[in-house]
Order: sequence, then structure tokens, then C-alpha cells
Amino acid sequence: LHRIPHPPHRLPLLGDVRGADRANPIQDTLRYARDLGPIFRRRVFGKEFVFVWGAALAADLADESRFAKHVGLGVANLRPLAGDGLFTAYNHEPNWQLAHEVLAPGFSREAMAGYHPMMLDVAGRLMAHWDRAAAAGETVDVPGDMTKLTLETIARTGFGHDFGSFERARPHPFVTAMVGVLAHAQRLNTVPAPLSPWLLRRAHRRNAAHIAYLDRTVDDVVRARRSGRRSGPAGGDLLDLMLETAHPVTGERLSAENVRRQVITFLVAGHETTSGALSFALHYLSRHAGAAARARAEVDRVWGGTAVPGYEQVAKLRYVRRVLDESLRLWPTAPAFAREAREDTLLGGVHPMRRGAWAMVLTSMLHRDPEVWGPDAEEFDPDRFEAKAARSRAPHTFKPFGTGARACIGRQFALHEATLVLGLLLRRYDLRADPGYRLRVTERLTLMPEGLRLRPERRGAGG
Ligand code: MNH
Repeated sequence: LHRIPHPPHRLPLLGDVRGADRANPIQDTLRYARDLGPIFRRRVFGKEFVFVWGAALAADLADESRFAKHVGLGVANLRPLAGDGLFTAYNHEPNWQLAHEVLAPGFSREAMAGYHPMMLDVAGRLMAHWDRAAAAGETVDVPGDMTKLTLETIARTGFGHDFGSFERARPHPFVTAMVGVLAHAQRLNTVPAPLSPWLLRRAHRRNAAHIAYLDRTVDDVVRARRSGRRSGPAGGDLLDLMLETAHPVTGERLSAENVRRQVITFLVAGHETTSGALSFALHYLSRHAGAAARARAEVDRVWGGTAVPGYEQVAKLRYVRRVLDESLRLWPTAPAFAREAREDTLLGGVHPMRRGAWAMVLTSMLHRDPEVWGPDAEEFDPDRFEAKAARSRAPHTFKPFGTGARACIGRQFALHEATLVLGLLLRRYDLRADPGYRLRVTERLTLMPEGLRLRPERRGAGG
């Protein structure tokens, strides 16, 4: 450890917390990254954390034969909510493999094509809302509306449930409770663990109430399906898979308690990060007229006169997809993930790691490494993801969805949904930015642009 640099001015007991921005731990850590180099450590209340962002070291950590996902920090703090659900399960927990295999068909091409009409329907509700704002010359709350959209999309496609988000003026209580739990999980890292029951007593109580509310909501959804009162799409949805599928070889099924954990996992993991990704992309599109024009020209060309784009027509929006990738490069909405050594090993051939030792990969910094992305790494430029440029880059340098066996299961789902929605919005509106707005990013384990408002204007033709 001694050869890994750390910030100067270490305080006794407290560690490297002087001047720390506790509300924004990722951005706080990023402030040190450039000075300290591709691997560094911070000590927080006596515990030492290792951060990695250099391309070569990050690529080494992606070696699945020597490293695996580590359930630590923020992810571990979500265990009271999500238990051994897919995202928070320890590698050794049998329910991970079982649920992974049971749910994989829910993310096949056929399944995605089945979700497409429902995604369109939810996007239609968003546009009805934006049409009213456009007619009145008003601005819209971009992250708020993207959260409504992505929550309705995962709830309807996955679970046949309708939260009625667009019929509400304020966020659904599910969202309030979820954001509360995410923020709490993040905050737990900023106080010494043994003191947290006292320091955060009221916060713990509020968190327990949030979790109880989320559990109740999910139990209602599951009960409605079991009693046949609500049904999913014809081809079946995630909930059908969870309730009805037996493992192809062992015949084993998910327990009722595990189904509850999985439903919560998907409702949370399935919308918060996609909402952020869409919001950042809309921010950049509103600020980069050239990129917006190219994206819109592509939509007009590829979708042409078709009023309603079909499933196959979404992946054809190659430039829109690059806009999305570039937004996820600059602001990967899941900004870090942790990797642990399977056996004693040398990280990058230099840093000894014992079995079980772990490090955080700072995706948000890896994605801005000038050695990978060039001297203009801080600039928004979707052409970086043009096929030829992308092929010439080192492997494992773009990791918004994590890596290996525990990488994001919802990647295609998120990309389809976000590309579809960006296409629909570009086709229908010009997006006017407030020239005074400066991008600020809030953190609640995930990243989200704060206070982003845009004024949609209906375009003359089409849409
Ligand atoms: Mn998603 C895992 C990012 C959308 C469901 N997701 C991960 C990981 C990252 C990630 C990073 C790995 C975390 C880790 O290594 O600890 N996910 C994203 C991003 C988006 C996203 C940036 C959108 C953009 N995720 C989605 C959607 C769903 C989903 C949509 C569901 C429909 N993600 C998951 C689940 C896991 C996961 C479930 C855990 C997978 C596993 O461990 O087996």
C-alpha cells in the first residue's frame, strides 16, 4: 500500500477528509485523481480506500480470471433494501446465478421487441406533457420528467404496473422513498460506521420507513399478479419469469422473499441511471447545435415518414447512439464499480493484492483519461464513438455498464429506451437551453444534472 499515493495533509483519526465535499463523494474524489495519478488511496475514518482510473490498471481489473465484482461501499449499503437481489448479491450467494439464468430471457431480442410498444406508449405520455409546455411557452424539468418516463417504462414493461407518474404534479412517493434510500446509502460512507447509529439516528429511522414503503408497494404489485388481477404483455414479462420459471436444469424457483428483492432491484436499477443518462444527453444536445442538427437529420432520414418507429428502426439511429455514449462517457451515471482479487495477485504487475482485497474503478475519471481520449477529453464530441475511432482505442476504456459476469443485465434495455426517446424528442422539438445554466451534478450513488430545465418548441414539420 505504501507505494500508492494519497492526498497530503492527512488528519489523525479522520484521514483525508479536510475540505471534503461530503454531499458529492465522487466529484470530491475526482478532485484528487489528476494530481495523485492512475491509482491512489484516501483514508476515511481509519479505513483506506484504493481508487483506480488509469486505463492499464482498469483493464487489468477487468480480467475476470483474477478479479470479480466486489459488493462494497454504496452497493453494500443497499443490502437492507435489495438483499441478495441481482445487483447487491455477493458472488457466492446461490440466488445470483439462479436469478441471472431465470431472468436472462427477459432481456433477449424477442423480449425487447415485446417491450417496444410499451416504451412508445410511455414516451407518448411524456410528449403530451411537453406539448402542453411548448404551447404555453414554458420550460420543463428535465431530470424530473426523465425519471417519470423511465420509472413508468420499467414498471410497465417489467411488471405490468402503472405508477401514473405523468398524472401527478409531484414525484410518485415510490421515487421519493427510493431517492431517500440511495442518498442514505451514500451518506453512510461519510460517517464513521460505529458512530452511525447515533449520528444518523433520525436518518436511520426515516430510511427504515422508506424501505417499508418500497416493500409494501412491491408486495402489492406481486399480489395483483399472483391473483391474476393484472397481467403482463402477451410474451410474458420479468415478473412472469420471476414467478413462473423454474431453472432449466435444477427445476429450482425463486423464493417469494427473493422475488420481492428482485422486483425492488429492477424498479430501482432499471430507471434511475437511464433517467440520468437521458438528462445529460438532452443537456448536451441543447448546448451543441451541430450535434443536435446531425442527430435530428439522422432521425428524419432513418425514420422518414413513419409516424411510429418500429423496433428495428431504433438501433439504426447510429449518431443518436453516439450522443448517448458520449454523454455516458463524460457522466457515467453509475460513476464507479468495485473489483476484488479472487486470489493473491499483483495489480498491474506491481501492486500486491491479497485475496479479497478490492479497489474502486472510477469510471468517471477513466472516461476522461487524456492518454486514452486525447487532450480534448473534457469536450463533448460524439464522433469519438465513430466505429473506426472506437476500434483503435484500448480495450476496457469505456465501462459505463461495468464489466464481466456482473455487468449490467439491463444494458440493451436502457440503450433501446434512451435511443428511442431521444429520437422521438429530437424529431418533435427544438430544445432551448437557459443560457445562464451551468451544469451542476448531484450525487445519490448515481449522478444526475441538477436544476436542468429546457424549453421545448414544436418543430414546424413532421413529428
Ligand atoms: Mn444497470 C448492474 C450501469 C440501466 C439493471 N448497471 C450495473 C452495473 C453498472 C450499471 C455499472 C454494474 C455495477 C457493479 O459492478 O457493481 N445500468 C447502468 C447504467 C444504466 C443501467 C449506466 C443506464 C444508462 N440497469 C439498467 C437497467 C436495468 C438495470 C435499465 C434493468 C432493466 N444493472 C441492472 C442489474 C444489475 C446492473 C439487475 C446487476 C447485474 C448483476 O450483478 O448480475
